[in-house]
Amino acid sequence: MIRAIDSHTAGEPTRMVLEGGPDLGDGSVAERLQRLKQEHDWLRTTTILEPRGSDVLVGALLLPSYDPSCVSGVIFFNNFGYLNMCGHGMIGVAASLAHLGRIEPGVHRLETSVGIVTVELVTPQEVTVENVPSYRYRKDVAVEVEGFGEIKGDVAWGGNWFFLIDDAPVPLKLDRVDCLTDRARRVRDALWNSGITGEEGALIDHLEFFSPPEAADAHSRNFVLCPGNAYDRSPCGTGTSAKLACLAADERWPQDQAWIQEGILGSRFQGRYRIGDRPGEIVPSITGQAYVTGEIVLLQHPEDPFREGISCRTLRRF
Ligand code: PYC
Repeated sequence: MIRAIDSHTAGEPTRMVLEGGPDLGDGSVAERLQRLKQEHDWLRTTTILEPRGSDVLVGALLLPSYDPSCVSGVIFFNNFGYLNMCGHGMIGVAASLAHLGRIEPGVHRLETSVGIVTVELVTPQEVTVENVPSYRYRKDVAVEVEGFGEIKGDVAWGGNWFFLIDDAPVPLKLDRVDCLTDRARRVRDALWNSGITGEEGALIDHLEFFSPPEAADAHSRNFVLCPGNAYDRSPCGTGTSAKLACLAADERWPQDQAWIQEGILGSRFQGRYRIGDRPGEIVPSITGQAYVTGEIVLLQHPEDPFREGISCRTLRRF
């Protein structure tokens, strides 16, 4: 039995797992993530994949933090595997913890596999996440995409690795998501095939297109393709962090000033940054709203062939 709280942040869902996960032993969140991945991937597949979940869901496993200053540790995952950080997910976690009465308005620290982030619970729904330090790794990287020619973008870290393309190939509208998804997948595959990576060979697994915003008071609109091929319904917290890192590197946006990022639904995050400790690094903060949508219990009948979700692995049982 898995107990979870469901929420959505700017339209993007998060399932925060409270109970029913495996014993991952001691160590940092990064070490326990490796144990979860290698020995207990069933938790991810059961929680996220159909028939109990969907490709759009992001999971957040709560676990005791290693660092005593943190209220909790969190491991994020989705239909494809494990995420390093997740901005919309962290906003959803904070709103879900508030819903359970586990945190009060104020500032709290949470441990992820890539570092400690702070969340400020402004109201039970409004949360500001101070993300891990972010930076642009490479500017104007050209990649040859079959059928579409050369496409240029920046490679940046915002808690996940992103390829950011300034000119969206088609309008960033909900009725164009099939085309956007297809185009983004082709660019991502081309990056992989050309050996273009993040720092130290890290896989670039998020793709981001930008266009001017629709709302007069916003600064930009985006479409984000996540690993696993679902698009982010929110403006993507780590993606907005990567965007701010590029803007800061180009001196196109000053620190401490609010950047309004619209997502594909028109829902928004407000981003800001301060200069980080290391050259070229910024520390982004992302503000958004999350709403709790359910308190759920997932059941697994021992004879259910899909008790661990529908995947190539479970299909081999037939
Ligand atoms: O908000 O950082 C984010 C995110 C990553 C993948 C889906 N959402």
